[in-house]
Amino acid sequence: MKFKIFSILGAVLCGFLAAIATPIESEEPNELKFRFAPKPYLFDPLPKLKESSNVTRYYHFELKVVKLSPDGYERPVWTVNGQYPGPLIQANKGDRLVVNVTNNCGDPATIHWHGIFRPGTFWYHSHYYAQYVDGLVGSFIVHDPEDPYCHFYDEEYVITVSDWYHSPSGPLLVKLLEPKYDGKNPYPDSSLISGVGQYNCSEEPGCYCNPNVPPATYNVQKGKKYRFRIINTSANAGFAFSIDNHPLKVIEVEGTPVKNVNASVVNVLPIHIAQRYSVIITADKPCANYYIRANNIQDCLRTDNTTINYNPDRNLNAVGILHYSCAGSNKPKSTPYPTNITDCFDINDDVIRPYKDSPAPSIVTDCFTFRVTQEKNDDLVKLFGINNSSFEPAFNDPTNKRIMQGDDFTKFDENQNAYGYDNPEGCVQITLFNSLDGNHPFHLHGHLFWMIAQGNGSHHANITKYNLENPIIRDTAMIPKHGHLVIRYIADNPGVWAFHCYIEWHVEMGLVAQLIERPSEFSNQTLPNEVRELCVQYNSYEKQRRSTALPRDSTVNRMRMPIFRRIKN
Ligand SMILES: [Cu+2]
Repeated sequence: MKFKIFSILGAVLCGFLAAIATPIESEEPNELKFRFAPKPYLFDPLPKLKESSNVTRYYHFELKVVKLSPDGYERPVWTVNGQYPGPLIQANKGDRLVVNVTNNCGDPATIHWHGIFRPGTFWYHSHYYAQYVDGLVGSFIVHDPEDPYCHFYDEEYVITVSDWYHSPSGPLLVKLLEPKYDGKNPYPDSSLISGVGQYNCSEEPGCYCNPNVPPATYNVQKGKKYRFRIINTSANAGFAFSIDNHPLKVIEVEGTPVKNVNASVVNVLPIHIAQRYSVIITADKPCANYYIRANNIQDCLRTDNTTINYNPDRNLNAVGILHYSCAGSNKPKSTPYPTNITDCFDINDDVIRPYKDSPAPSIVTDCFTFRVTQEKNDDLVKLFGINNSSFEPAFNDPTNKRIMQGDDFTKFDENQNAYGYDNPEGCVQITLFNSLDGNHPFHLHGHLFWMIAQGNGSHHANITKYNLENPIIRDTAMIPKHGHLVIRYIADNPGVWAFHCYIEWHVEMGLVAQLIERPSEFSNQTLPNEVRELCVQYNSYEKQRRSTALPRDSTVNRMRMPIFRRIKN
């Protein structure tokens, strides 16, 4: 991929692709007619790319807030080109992509190109506050002519699964970060498959709500094979994904093709936030309609009756339909596979060995131990931390810029959670311990990693062995409650990379580390002028924001955690 972008959280704001725009006029609040999302492209097979590799593909994104009703309930949605989910980006390995973004959202935005280091199933989304939770997400598929499975299916589809909230994220964040709140994640209002869901409108009398949104429907022809690329774009939810009567053959995990073994066929697939899997299904069952199910894994939500927006009666299990073209339009009569997925864990990694044997490096040059911590700050705001330090983005002094001007990351404020390594031949190992009662899907920007250990126990003594032989290579993995996760990667991408929990609410509560990779080389580079100009624009936006109340100004004051004794490794 020649495509290169520097985008990472708010911490390095200068890397933003999307510019700051002036606020748009909000629409009339009393508009009476419903406006539904346009039919998502996701229900059509992926169009075949006309040109083969090494071409430049142009995309035009207009970021704008429009009223949509993904689950029937109308709300403002942060969109790309008015669509939720955003438009599909497709390319072949070796192509160059040019994405022109015009930001008419009324607030700043970023686009993060998640995991884009090799061909496969990816997604893009805003990484500015919790903006992606408000809809700013889309799928991003890179094809490889040498994909070992590309001749094993006739057509391919994208499916996204997501939790969904009727309130924009701004007010939810204000509640989440209120003093004395216990930090539990806001409870979703519904779950969506490919941007579509069904809400029980009787819960919101008097609101603009359509109880009859047609379920996400995927058409198949009997006898054909289909690749489904499944992406979890949630803020908080993990899903048990299945298609009644149709086993799922897992062939890709986040860009890594998976070995063709019997074990890789599952009936129910757990998929956590930001994770992606490709599966092949064979449409060889009797002509009928079958339910596609994204069942909320309750254990991932970690909520109770004090939780923001809590309502245990809400249906958070989404259904779609697999429609055989030889069948009528009757409601499916299919029944779900029995499932024992009750815990918020990743799929057993024995099932997902890389197609090509890819042993993890045996020699480590840089070792870090991160402990997930949670404490209240001086204002009694519950925050998460890495080694007792809650991350706070330095919007006006981004890390990329600081490293480029030669600042020493070891002297950064503690709340920057900056960890660095400078060995050009290096292999980094990160050990994550979680002694808390919740699960955290962690994602590393800038790299794929070998996942060499994952399991119960939050102390070194609990890690009995590393799997170096042929571990899965991915970019997002769960650290279980009271558990551990150990990853390795090669330091071959100088830059500033975030390593963070993907529960968006936890990002906002500071569960983020910055990895400063090979700063002595990185510091020789200069920030492009266009990027520098974004910093200037952002600063003037910030000034304006402080003097006027712009839309969605959450006025969240992120307070640093008190300094606790740091845990010695
Ligand atoms: Cu988390």
